[in-house]
Amino acid sequence: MFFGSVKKLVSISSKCVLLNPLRGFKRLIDIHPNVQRSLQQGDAVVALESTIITHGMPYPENIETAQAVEQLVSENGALAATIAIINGRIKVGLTTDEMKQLAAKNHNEVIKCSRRDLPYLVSTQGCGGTTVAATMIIAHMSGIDIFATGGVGGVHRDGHITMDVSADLVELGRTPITVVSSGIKSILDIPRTLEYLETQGVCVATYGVPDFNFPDFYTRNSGCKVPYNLNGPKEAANLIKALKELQYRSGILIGVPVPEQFAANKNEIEAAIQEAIYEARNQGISGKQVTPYLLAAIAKLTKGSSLEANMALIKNNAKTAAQISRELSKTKK
Ligand code: PSU
Ligand code: MN
Repeated sequence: MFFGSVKKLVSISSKCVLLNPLRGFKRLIDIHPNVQRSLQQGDAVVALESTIITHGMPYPENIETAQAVEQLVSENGALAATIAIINGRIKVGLTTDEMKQLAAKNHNEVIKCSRRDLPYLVSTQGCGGTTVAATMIIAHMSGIDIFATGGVGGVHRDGHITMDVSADLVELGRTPITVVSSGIKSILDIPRTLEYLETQGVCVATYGVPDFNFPDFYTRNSGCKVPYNLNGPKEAANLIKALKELQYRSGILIGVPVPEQFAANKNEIEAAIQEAIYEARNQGISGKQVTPYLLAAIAKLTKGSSLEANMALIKNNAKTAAQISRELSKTKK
């Protein structure tokens, strides 16, 4: 009787090995040879998303930023792996040509690809810029621990009514990746977003902010505090190591404030955000279009200064993620 049930368990587990989901995944994914080599050697690798290229920034600022970000990662001792979907193939590490092609596409040709969109894009050989959520999934399946972006999605300001809550938050609760960002975008409801992250069990920390004030993308202080602060790459790497050793399935969100000289004036940016939200409502913008619409409208209203802040903060986050990744790679050798 007892052995019977053990046998049952054993046969189930061998079936699981046969049906290992990573085997199917490997057939769908093209990991750039340089990325493959760095991962095999335990070297520092930083994943980068591509919705920011396809939907978050206008052309040509998008391609300039994407290339500068990869360069900064490499200057800081890590290898950049920009993730995107091209003709249904999951790409981890893009060639210059692939990146240029993606950046020049208009919104109708390329899908903003979050968790729910990935199977559709694979099945239809489509092209997609991966959001924080989709990039986390792919980075994790490829064996990358750290990912840099601008700002994660969150609970929208009327999200408690519309239920517009970014899939990024749920992903942070179920995928063990560390996301280095400038916090939660000021266009969102930050207190509710932080509550949601707590419910999802996400470890949220500031980086180099002794008073624990979480940044809100365009400015350095959202007025909301988080429980922890990390002083430098070593502390961050230790936290990631602990998460891995605990075999957690949830992730870490690190908030690095936008560099001081690019930070927006709080009142000016808030006025632009409110106007952009008003415009979006009037135009009936909803669902996945909300965030790209607001980012573009705010850039217009601030005469480009919010876009400059966005470019500066993503570069700074990439640099920080590279430094953390380097520290983490030392612990693997
Ligand atoms: N950071 C930026 N610009 C962006 C984004 C992040 O500086 O465009 C993207 C990310 O891909 C993020 C997405 O996952 O916005 C959030 O979209 P939504 O609110 O629809 O979940
Ligand atoms: Mn949404």
